[in-house]
Amino acid sequence: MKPDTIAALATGAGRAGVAVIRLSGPAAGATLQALTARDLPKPRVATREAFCDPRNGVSLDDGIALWFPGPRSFTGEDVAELQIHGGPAVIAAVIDACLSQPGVRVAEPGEYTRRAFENGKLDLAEAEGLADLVDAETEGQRRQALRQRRGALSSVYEGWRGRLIEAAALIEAEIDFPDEDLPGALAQRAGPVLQSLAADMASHLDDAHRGERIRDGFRIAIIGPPNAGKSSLLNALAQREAAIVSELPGTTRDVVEVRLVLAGYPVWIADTAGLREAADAIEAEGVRRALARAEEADLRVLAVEAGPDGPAWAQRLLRHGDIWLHTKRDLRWGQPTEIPGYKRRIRYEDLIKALPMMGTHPPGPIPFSVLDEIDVANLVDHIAAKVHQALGREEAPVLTRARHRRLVEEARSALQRAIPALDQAAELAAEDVRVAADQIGRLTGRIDVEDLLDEIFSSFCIGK
Ligand SMILES: Nc1nc2c(ncn2[C@@H]2O[C@H](COP(=O)(O)OP(=O)(O)OP(=O)(O)O)[C@@H](O)[C@H]2O)c(=O)[nH]1
Ligand SMILES: [Mg+2]
Repeated sequence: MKPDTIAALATGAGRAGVAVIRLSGPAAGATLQALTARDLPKPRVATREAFCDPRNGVSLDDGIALWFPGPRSFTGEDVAELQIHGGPAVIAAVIDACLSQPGVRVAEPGEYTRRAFENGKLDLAEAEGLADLVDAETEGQRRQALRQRRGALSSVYEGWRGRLIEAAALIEAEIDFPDEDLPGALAQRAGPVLQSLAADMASHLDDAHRGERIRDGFRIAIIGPPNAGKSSLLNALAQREAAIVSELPGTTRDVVEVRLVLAGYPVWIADTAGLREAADAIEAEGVRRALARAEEADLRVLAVEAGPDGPAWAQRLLRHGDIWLHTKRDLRWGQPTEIPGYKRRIRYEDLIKALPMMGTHPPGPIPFSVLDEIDVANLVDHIAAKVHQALGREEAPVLTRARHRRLVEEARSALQRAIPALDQAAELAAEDVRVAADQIGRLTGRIDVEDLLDEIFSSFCIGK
């Protein structure tokens, strides 16, 4: 059965100088011809056209047409692109004219990319990269999505899968042809391959969720006792009144989240309920949520009012590299110049250089006043440097989504079962290696494991 031809606006909704309408499928060429009332333009050459309604010849707009005969197109099918004026009425009229043609219907969400995947133009990881590229709001997200779109992740996954399939073939050869004159203990040869693969996967799993953080946002939790100035701090960072501030302890009872861009990466900052022995059930739930946020955050900012001794329990919530603030510095110490050893503006670059040294645990408290814009600017730089340190490394992350992490985790645990089974139960080991290859294959969705095993076996000169 011939697939439908799909049509949709490829550019954003709303008024714009130019809008692009894209057609993909077997009727794309005929539809373009019907709308221009002439032969198809030269492939891949922008051609000036007058578009009209094929039903009545009424002219609709002047624009540019592009013709990409399959398979050399984004979807691999015949594709026509109509560049028209970007007004809502023009777009509606041209789409309506396209849909009047036989076999043409409105595209479903993601259908162009899906067709490109089905026609082997890109694999699943690359398609996800493309979706992320379209959604990218920050520089870090753009770089990561572009790498993924260009197949950087796919080549890592395919490399893993190739090694797994080789190992599976070695083990299965041992099982199927035990009497053949093969070099001894084939399964043992698979051992080091599996070991090194498991180590590779482990090192990618142990990446502090860097790829996912770049994509979904680095998570910061502001925690501390009631009335310490946590909500004031959130508002200062967000530069708006996101959370309610009052002099009454226990004002914030739920988690209030704000999204920022720092050092080119998306960051979620959560203000939480003050930590104390709760007065009622609602406050108790607020405290529970605050602790949960602190637990799952990538960075904790502890706010404690500057005083002789802050609550010792609060510091126990901090981990290596977290930030501890002595808030309301202005009340206790007055002008910052009066604090011995307290430096004013610190530069972001200096912080990045200093960071590896200053990450010792526990961190010392930093005097802070929300009323002082230099304190706030210093803190923003300090946090940005931490985000940069966590996410900004040169080498590309391999796991950019929870889906990838789950599949790689499953593959690694299958390998961990397979390695000890190599000696005693080769069948079980072979099965687990196949499971691992299958999971990794699902990352790119490109080829069936059985197909590849068949291919590799056919090149094994064992069967005679
Ligand atoms: N002078 C001074 N007052 C501050 C500062 N930060 C916060 N405050 C005041 O301290 C009080 C409490 O501030 P909040 O930001 O509501 O404190 P919180 O930690 O969110 O409190 P809960 O939500 O009750 O846990 C308010 O009256 C703020 O105006 C500061 O740096 N200097
Ligand atoms: Mg608050």
